[in-house]
Amino acid sequence: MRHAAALPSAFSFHPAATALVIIDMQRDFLEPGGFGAALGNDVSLLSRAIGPCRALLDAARAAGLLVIHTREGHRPDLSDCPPAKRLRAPPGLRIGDPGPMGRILIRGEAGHEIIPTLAPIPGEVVLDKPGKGAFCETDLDLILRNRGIAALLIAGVTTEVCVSTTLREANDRGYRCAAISDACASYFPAFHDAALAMIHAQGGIFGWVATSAATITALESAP
Ligand code: TIU
Repeated sequence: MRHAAALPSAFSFHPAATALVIIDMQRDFLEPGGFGAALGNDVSLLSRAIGPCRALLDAARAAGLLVIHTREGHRPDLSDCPPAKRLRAPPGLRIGDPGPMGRILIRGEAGHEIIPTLAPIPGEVVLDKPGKGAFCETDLDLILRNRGIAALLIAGVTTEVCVSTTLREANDRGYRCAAISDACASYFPAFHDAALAMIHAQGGIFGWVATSAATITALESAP
């Protein structure tokens, strides 16, 4: 077992039964001209998570963890995009509309790809999801159970949207989850802080919160 300093208490995990889940580190969210920017957000607020994500990814690969990269996006014909999701954005800025990096949040378009720094390598799972949570209408639970995964290290963007939704879904399914604080980011720093506080409050109502440094130290420690 490994033990990472965390809130509300140390997060204990066995590397063979732990997956690193990196949520939606896609060009559409992180680069100017994508979906995040189209929603009126300052995308530079998300770039602070890239370095910690990369360090965490390197440590997880070295420790032999299962690595899962998720991407939020839809089929080109939008058949898997709920109209209620699409129509909330103004015309011209909706999912499927043309943008500088291709059609916004459409699979196969440049903006849908994971940023080069965090590009998946062979053997890692790339999970396309139509919703905010990574368990919604995907085979993630099956993939995790097939590998005997019991614990998740969760990083990515945005803290209060896709990271929190996924962590809550995982917690309800019985996975022990740690959000990696500095490897997550939000367009709203106050929401980032509040989302993390909500996870570890009440004795860890949803799970644990650890820094990337503490998690990497645990990953690199002797069993
Ligand atoms: N991945 C994810 O969080 N999707 C979003 O749309 N997030 C926003 O904060 N908009």
